[in-house]
Amino acid sequence: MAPTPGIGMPDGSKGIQPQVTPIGEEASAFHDNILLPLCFLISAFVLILLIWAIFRYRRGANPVPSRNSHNTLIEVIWTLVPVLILVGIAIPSIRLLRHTYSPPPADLTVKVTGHQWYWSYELPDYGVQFDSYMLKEGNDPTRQANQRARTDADGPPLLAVDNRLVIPAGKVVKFIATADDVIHSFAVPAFWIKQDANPGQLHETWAKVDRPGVYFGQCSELCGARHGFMPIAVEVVPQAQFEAWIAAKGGHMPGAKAPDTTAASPVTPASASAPAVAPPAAAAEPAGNIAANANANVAKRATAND
Ligand SMILES: [Cu+2]
Repeated sequence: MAPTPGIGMPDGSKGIQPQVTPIGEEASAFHDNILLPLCFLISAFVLILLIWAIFRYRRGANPVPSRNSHNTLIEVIWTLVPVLILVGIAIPSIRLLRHTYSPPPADLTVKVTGHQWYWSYELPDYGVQFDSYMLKEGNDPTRQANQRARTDADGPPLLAVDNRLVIPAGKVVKFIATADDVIHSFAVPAFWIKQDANPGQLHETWAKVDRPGVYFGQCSELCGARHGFMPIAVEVVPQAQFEAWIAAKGGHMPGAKAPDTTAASPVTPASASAPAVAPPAAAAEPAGNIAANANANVAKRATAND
């Protein structure tokens, strides 16, 4: 799938990337409709007040300074109004946090592991695991002969990867982030996801994307020399296409039998060396039976002695 310009990637415009998850929509609406106007109003109010005070109470216009030291009404107002503003911000803010940290039941789980300097993805229920590297430009002298060069269908420079993570549209995806060397951060701006990936820890985040497309992100924790060159690309596709991708990756549907390649390998050697394998297996397996027989023998001996 070719990425859509301006969707799931930076396009030079100001503001937040168009959001494609419920949490992202809620958070960006909160930012755009409540926080930004409030910031603007407060800044404008303080600026006007400042300018008014500078002119109104300048020394030239007030040769005899005022001796006022308190005004109870104004003090109550300038304490109460900021408190009310903060409470007004806290209510939608805490609601957003609650939505973020109480996701609906997950339809599938993706384990994301950060490495210096690439990502690897695992879909444990589907038997799929792979690495994802940034695609270098065709004229990059550090590109190896066996490395494919980036094309525009892959995505923008520094964001396109060789193996995208593919997830189904409209499904709740649980991401479990970790790292195997230093701290990385799994961040996809269009999903409103930024989750630290720490070695030895599992951190959880989630996304539900209804709109098929390609969405890009970057490692967002300074993790070493090539920190800027371990992008993230997530492709959201309809369920049927997702299943085809799983099959192409050698995976299987959850609960289904493992594909022939892995199913065949244990069977073939076993049947080939069946005579050699069978006796030890038969001898080793019924450990419980051996104990039971021993007990029976003891009992038999006991009765014989009587
Ligand atoms: Cu990193």
